Amino acid sequence: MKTVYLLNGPNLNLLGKRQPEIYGHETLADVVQSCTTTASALGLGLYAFQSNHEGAIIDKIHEARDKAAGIVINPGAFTHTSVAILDALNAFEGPVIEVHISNVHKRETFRHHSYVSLRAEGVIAGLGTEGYLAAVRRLAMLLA
Ligand code: CA2
Repeated sequence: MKTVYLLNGPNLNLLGKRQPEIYGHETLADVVQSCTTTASALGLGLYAFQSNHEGAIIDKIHEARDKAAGIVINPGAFTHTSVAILDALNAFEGPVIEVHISNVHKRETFRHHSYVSLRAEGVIAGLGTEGYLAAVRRLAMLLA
């Protein structure tokens, strides 16, 4: 069975606990559960990881080179700053879908640029936590 990695960056451990007007009421555990169910229905395994540390996310992307067929990633604020995460994703061979819960293009201009988008097959923004499910479905299509 192919496995997809669901990676979340800094502060996303607070999902559902703060700023629900921007990020909604679902917790990260809720998101992981619904993505696991969706992946399973599509014949995929799912491994989820969240970290507030850039290097830990990079290590997980390296691990994914051997263990994952595809990656769904919400890099959080590292989206807008991290050439290192882009470089790590460029060393991963499978499809990558970038997810943002909020519509970053409706927010501050510093959120409009993403290093990760230079690598991603697809970018989802502003669909709330449903965006993660859309990303898992898209990966299933790309991996079929
Ligand atoms: O919209 C997104 O998913 C973001 O990736 C979220 C990042 C932000 O820096 C990006 O520009 C867009 C921030 C994640 C913070 O998550 C929180 C969740 C709940 C409460 C507080 C923060």
